[in-house]
Amino acid sequence: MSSKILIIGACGQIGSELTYKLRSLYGDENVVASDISYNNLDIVNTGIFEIADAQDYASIKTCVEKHQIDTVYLMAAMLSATGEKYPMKAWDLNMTSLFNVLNLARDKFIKRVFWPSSIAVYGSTTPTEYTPQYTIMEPSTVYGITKQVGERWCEYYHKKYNIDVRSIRYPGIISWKTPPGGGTTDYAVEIYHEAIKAKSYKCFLKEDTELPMMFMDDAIKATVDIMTAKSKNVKIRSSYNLAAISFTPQEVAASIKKHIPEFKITYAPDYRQDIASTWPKSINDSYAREDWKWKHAFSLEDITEEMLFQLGKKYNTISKASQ
Ligand code: VAH
Repeated sequence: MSSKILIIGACGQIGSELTYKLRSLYGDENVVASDISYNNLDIVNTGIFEIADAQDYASIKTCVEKHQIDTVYLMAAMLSATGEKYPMKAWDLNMTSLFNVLNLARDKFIKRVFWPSSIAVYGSTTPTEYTPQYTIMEPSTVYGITKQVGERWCEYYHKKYNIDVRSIRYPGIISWKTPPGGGTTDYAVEIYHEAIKAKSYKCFLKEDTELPMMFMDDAIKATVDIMTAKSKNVKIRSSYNLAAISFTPQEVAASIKKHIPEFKITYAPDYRQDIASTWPKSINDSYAREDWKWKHAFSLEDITEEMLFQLGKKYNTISKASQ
């Protein structure tokens, strides 16, 4: 019998593309998208959709029982930049939602959980180059703290209650379909939009700030790969390091200039530079590559080509419609 899947936070940057993918893999009738509001009408109107509050146990439990869910992807969270503006809201959302889902699994209402962690679990005392799976972990953002603590709880629930919870530490993710919200790596999405719209971009990070990054298609593939792997091959139940490429704002600007020679970038670092400066430059994801055969596909050049092509079409359609 096919999995019955609930995606919490289905209107978000990753949640929306995960919804499309899981619908195509398991059938629309087996995937329930949910979010706290109807803020992605394409997701709402193209499959089963429920309003659910990730922080409200009863709200999630009602959804699980109504649709006989056995697998939950918890994609709702407050990211790093917004989390520094609203620390207690970030803690409440990111932790309460995780406990709600883990406790539904503990109490046998669901069988499997996917929960996203992040390279934000690392801090300024972590080795920055090719950061290993096991190393110093002193995050200095609320978001990073919630991910570090969340990983410990995932491993605890796996060991104590035998919960099949699986997790990966996403790097910065680049996509064109749904805008990101409140992340420090969002510059790597904004720059492509501005390259098309204005042929210029004012970057909120310094030009040489190298960060681990990944195209959305790779991130979705990794999510499906870990969730379809044999349980015995998912040996790490806190969270796996996951990597694809790393680049600086200067490097992504140079990649764009190969397609838009007149593109100009300027730099005006803000509070998000203080966050980015505490994160690794590159990640060693050898355990994911060993345990469940992860491998990425998109290079920076591939990403730039796809982002400019898709956003070029999107803005061209918008401009034609407005004429
Ligand atoms: C953020 N996009 O910027 C997220 C991500 C590694 C960063 O977790 O907060």
